[in-house]
Amino acid sequence: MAASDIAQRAQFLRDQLNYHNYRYYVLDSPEIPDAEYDRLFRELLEIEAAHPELLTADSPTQRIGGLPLSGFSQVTHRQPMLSLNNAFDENEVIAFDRRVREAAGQEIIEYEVDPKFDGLAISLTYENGVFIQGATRGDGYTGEDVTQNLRTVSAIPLRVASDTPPKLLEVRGEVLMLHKDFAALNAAQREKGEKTFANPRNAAAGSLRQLDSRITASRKLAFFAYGVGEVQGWKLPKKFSDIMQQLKQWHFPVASESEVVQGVEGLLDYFQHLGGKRDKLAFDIDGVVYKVNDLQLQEELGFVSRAPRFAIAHKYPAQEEITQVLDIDVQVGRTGAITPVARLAPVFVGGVTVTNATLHNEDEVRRKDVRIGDWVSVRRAGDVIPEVVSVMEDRRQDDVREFVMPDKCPVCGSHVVRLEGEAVARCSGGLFCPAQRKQALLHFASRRAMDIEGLGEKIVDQLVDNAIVHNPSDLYKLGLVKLANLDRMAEKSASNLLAAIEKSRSTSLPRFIFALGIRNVGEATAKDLARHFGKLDVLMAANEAVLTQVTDVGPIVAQSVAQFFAESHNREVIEQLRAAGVHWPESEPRRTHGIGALAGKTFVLTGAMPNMTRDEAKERIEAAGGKVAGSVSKKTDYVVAGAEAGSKLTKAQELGVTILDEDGLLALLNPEAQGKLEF
Ligand code: 5U1
Repeated sequence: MAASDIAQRAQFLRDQLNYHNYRYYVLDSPEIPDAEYDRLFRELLEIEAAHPELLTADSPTQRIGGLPLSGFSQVTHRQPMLSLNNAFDENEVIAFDRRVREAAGQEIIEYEVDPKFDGLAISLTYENGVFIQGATRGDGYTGEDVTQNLRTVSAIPLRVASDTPPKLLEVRGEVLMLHKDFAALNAAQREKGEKTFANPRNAAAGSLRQLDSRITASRKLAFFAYGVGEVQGWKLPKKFSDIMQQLKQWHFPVASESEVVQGVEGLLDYFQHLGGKRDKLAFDIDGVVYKVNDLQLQEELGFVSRAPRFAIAHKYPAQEEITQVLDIDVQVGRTGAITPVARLAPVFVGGVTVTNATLHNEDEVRRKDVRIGDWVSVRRAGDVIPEVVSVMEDRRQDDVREFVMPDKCPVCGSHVVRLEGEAVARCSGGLFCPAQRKQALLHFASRRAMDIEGLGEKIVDQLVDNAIVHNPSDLYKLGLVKLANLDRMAEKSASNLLAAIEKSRSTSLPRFIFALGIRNVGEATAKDLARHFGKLDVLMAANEAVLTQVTDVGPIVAQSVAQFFAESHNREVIEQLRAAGVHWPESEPRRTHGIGALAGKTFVLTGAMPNMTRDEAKERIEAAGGKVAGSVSKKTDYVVAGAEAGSKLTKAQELGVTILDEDGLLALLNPEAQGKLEF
């Protein structure tokens, strides 16, 4: 090949690889198989090896990391990377908006709002469209040169996607680690016997500040842009949101949660709305950022000391705090699992006061080396059980004590056994153990199982401790007098509880299967089993081989289910429940699995439909064999969008996912119209 052809081919490969990298890492929507990407990559590597003069700064081959550095050099930011003032409550946001309105002489202000990522702020410099330098924030004026490491972050463009890029462009944003990548990294570190990270932020920081960029390359870091610094050779638009739009077009990842809102009400609604989704996001956020959208007004408002007057961070309650371990004891779960629990000095974290945190199992106590008396960092995110993340070793005193795993169940005195290869120790008492019985009853009554409202822990404790209830079928024998005699049980609550128990007699097969508390059978598996077998007796008769034919049921679940129904005690309880009038509609068993009008299809629901609630839609989709997921990805088959559909609709449009309205969904659900239902 002629030299010019080789150079042309190298350019073609670079463009192709950069484009497919963008499709994969930024849009989450690859166009070519991994093998094809690898082939193009290898071809470019070969060309560059034979013709080193063709190697360019924006070559995707530079993403794999290079030789270790002896240290990071310092970089002075062309424009300082300032910090933001914080608002910790609504009043501070209202005051911020008032100040802006007064300064602007306007009644209502337009804001651009986005998540406040809990990662590391960085600045990326592009000269004539090519990424030439990346630096940490440092003290805001001078940071560390981490260019080598940032090149390995796949979501960071090595070249601005434009034929007429700005002469100079500083992009500001945050490097972070997604929850799934954090979990995988810690699992791998544990496997190798290496240090684990306390949270995704530390993992991202530890990965970015590696002198050996090959280590950074092996960690999956994400990046989101949230603004620009110095810009030359591009006329800024009038609105900040248009800068973000342009960054997106230049292939920088921008959070899909960013929005433009009007006035303080818009700000507070956004805060509420995103707060509700905080636990479902793929990454940690610690608040939201509000920015005046009019760039001219931004300039007029200017800065006070080191923070802009035109922007503010509205913080969510911290999800991690430090407190002291007062004691470590154990809790006995529904399946007899003995879980060490740290009793803590009360601490306000994740929006509630926390006094207990799980330590998962004995190995975890040893691995984290948590001792009684230690100061620890505790994390609580949303509804997740609080956990001890790490020990503040520098605060350890001489009088701390080690935890000793009991060899007898603290509730029933049965032996505690830990099978070889299992991390969990269990009480061997089975349903003889009141703790297991109580948990089994609470699970049976829980909202997604039999939904017996009002049957809480305090009542279950008394029912079991006073030998009134031994197994779930006894609940259906309770009378008003017995219930009203319980501590702190008024007659009105007793009759409400009786009504709830009565109502639960009429249930569905998936709920009933889930309520049985079979090990490894969660709500989704219970639905799969019910759909597959149609009738409880058919399920009870299934052996392991038959069970593994059910969608998503593997050998472990199959074994749990078969063992559960093989136990005569369990069969008796089921009979007693049926005799007590617990019933559900049944259907014919499937002839084959994986059928149903919507089998194998994944849906995402967003916005309000005119006639159907989301729960109804979910039930009907699942009844037809479909799955309902919480977020849109390339695996989504349909997005059902109602009124005021938000970012999920936008994502679906970006990914080219089929979008349906309520009528479209009904058409799919109607088996006659589709002619696909094969029961
Ligand atoms: N999401 C986001 N984070 N963050 C941090 N936006 C944002 N903007 C910032 C900072 C420091 O600063 C500009 C308002 C100047």
